[in-house]
Amino acid sequence: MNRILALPLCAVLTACPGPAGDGSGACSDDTNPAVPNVAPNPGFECGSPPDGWNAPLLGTLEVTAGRTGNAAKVTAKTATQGVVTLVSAEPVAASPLNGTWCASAWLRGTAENAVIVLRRDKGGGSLLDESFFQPLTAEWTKISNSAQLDGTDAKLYVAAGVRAPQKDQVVEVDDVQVWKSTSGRCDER
Ligand SMILES: [Ca+2]
Repeated sequence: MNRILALPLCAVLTACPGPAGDGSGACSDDTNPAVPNVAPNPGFECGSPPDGWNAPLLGTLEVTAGRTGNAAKVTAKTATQGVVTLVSAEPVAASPLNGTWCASAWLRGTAENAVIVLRRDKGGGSLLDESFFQPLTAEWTKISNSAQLDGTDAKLYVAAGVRAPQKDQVVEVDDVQVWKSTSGRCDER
């Protein structure tokens, strides 16, 4: 039913470094093919700045040493009360979109609040961000979110970063996962 296109850019344009599937050196994540991770370049091992991700409007995006291999590093260009996130450059999934969608990532940094977003694009410029916030710390911490889709969304994106950073505060992001839950409990990955 839900055909998912998640071809990493590096697989098209260049060779991807490292062995696939070990979660540390691959442009894609094939660790659980029955419940595929559709996040692009989920460990940020390909490209610099990382393939498959767009920088925030109010931040820079680069590659740094990660939890495994590389990670994405976002630095706030200015203080803001809003969110500063990297976002998947392409939809991670497209219509028909229904059921429970799940996202997780590992974050660490210097701003106060971490955020992970499932961005629902209903078409015609209508976006609905399903956001989850938690404290951001200097240690790698997993953050998770889910969204219940009702068939009205045209596209789904994933974003991760911080809320209300000061100028030059930093967040690092690694090991992003996005998947459709068969159980509805996001317990497959
Ligand atoms: Ca990594």
